[in-house]
Amino acid sequence: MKRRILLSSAAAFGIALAGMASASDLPPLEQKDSYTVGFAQMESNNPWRIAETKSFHDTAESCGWNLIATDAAGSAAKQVADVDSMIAQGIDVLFLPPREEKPLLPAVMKARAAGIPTFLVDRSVDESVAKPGEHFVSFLGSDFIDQGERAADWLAANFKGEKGVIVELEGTTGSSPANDRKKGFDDRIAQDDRFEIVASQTGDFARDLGRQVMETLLQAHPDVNVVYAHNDEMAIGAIQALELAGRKPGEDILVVSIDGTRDALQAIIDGKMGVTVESSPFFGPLACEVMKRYAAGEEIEPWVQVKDRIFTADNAADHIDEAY
Ligand code: GZL
Repeated sequence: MKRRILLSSAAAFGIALAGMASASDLPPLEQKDSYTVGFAQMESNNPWRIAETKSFHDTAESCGWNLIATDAAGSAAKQVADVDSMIAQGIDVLFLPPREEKPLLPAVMKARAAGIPTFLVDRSVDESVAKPGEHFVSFLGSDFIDQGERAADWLAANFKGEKGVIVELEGTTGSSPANDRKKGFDDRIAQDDRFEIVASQTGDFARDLGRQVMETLLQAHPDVNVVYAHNDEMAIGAIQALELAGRKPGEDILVVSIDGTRDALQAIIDGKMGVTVESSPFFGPLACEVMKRYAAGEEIEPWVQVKDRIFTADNAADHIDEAY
């Protein structure tokens, strides 16, 4: 979970400097024309994952990468084994989207012990154990707490009823986006006494499991009138379940989500989804830029934060052509 601590500016400046990744703390990366780069993807079971992997392949040639990309098919243990294999193959640098915060800690520690600089992309690990600037160079990714808060803010501003009965579809258990999107949304919505979260269950960021979980929760909570999904794939699955049950998503139930996939933007245009907070998968160019800054000896901030837009009925049609 990424912690945001509100400090005085001087203290924050001091901590920021202390946390900045300097070459002495971390494995170095020499400047050269080409690098053997490891990208250990966790799975390829949704458009977001496929878009992220494509972004790394599309960046490889322009960034001088001899890219070794693996796919752990949804297994944290296999993702760790894939990193082991990359270390044995002698990669220069590792880009890792850790599927879950704790099970991927060994991969981070082994890469560091092998003298390989690691950049965490799109998800982080348990940073109370492995720290940016010490065990890995930096986390490149969104503020998931902020994404949850923005989803809650949109709901509070657009809910028209007296009482909001919320079902929450959580992402992969133990993953940083699931942990933080839950924290951001739940803490923010708790401030508005119109709302109650009556059920919260993982759909593992997957469309079909999201549909199945929504079917089950709909039986238990027929009065539900809000669905908050930690990603669009589960939201689309929930919409399928709701329509099969004769509900009218966008009319008698609000659907609130995160990512910004093409199917989600289409659902917004069709009036079935209210909002999706962007969580961009296009990490390739940013990974190249930050890696080169590090190789040039620059101090890298512990969190290279990706800024996210928000898509609603006001702008979904303007952005669907660029969506994945
Ligand atoms: C977010 C990423 C999440 C997406 C999901 O950075 O980790 O994983 O929001 C994806 O769609 O499965």
